[in-house]
Amino acid sequence: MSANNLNAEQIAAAAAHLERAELERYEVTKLTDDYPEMTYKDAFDIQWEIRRRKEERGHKVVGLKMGLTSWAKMKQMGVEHPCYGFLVDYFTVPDGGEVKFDELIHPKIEAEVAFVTKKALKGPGITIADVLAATDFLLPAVEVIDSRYKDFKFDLKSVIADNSSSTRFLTGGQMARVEDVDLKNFGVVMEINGEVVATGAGAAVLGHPAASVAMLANMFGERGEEIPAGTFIMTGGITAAVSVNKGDNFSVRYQGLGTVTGRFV
Ligand code: 0L1
Ligand code: MG
Repeated sequence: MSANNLNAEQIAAAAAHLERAELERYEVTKLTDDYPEMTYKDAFDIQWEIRRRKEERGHKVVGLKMGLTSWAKMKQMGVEHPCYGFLVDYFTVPDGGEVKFDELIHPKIEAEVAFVTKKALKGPGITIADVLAATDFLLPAVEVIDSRYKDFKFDLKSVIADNSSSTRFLTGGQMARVEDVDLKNFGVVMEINGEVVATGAGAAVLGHPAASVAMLANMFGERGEEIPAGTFIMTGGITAAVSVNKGDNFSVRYQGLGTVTGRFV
């Protein structure tokens, strides 16, 4: 990974700036406008500093997510590589629960499959086979993303620093073993207010959702970090991200993994 161009004070200031935008619900311009010289290492350091700030205040990290994992989405957003983010306790919304729209800026929802690990994964060199062997079970998930950047306009470094637009997520449905789900071909149907708005199949996620977990382990490995056993990992959107409004009900059906529902209030 590249070296830093920003110093510790700049990284701390950028993390505070982005976290304030999340907590106080306002848009900012992309971070590379403020720090054009920032590197990928700076971007990840800012994300890890946001994580540290939350943990220091007593929040618990409850999972990880991969983002921008479909080639179509990378092209749509003008970026060239997936990214990752962390999930904390207050991001959790129960299946069938309510997402408070007024706490968010311009939320969108994505249908994802999540892996829960039973063994630690440490890159480099982690493969799909390693991931499948290390997986305890799968769960369906709906991710609510909410970029802090005006009009969702960013570049890859800016979105990494912004915890990859993470904000809320729901999981539930039905757990399954990896051998019981055809991870490349299983289908997903997303409905909002009873109308189908998006469909997809598992292969939309880097060709195979386990490849997303492998990439996460290998990206963590670049920082000398491992993914501990027992980690909940959302692997990236199977469907396009769909904008939602206050009052919307959503329901996502996952072949072999049940249904996740919720409502924006
Ligand atoms: O989870 C995702 O794929 C989103 C990552 C960040 C990009 C975005 O906000 O659209
Ligand atoms: Mg996502």
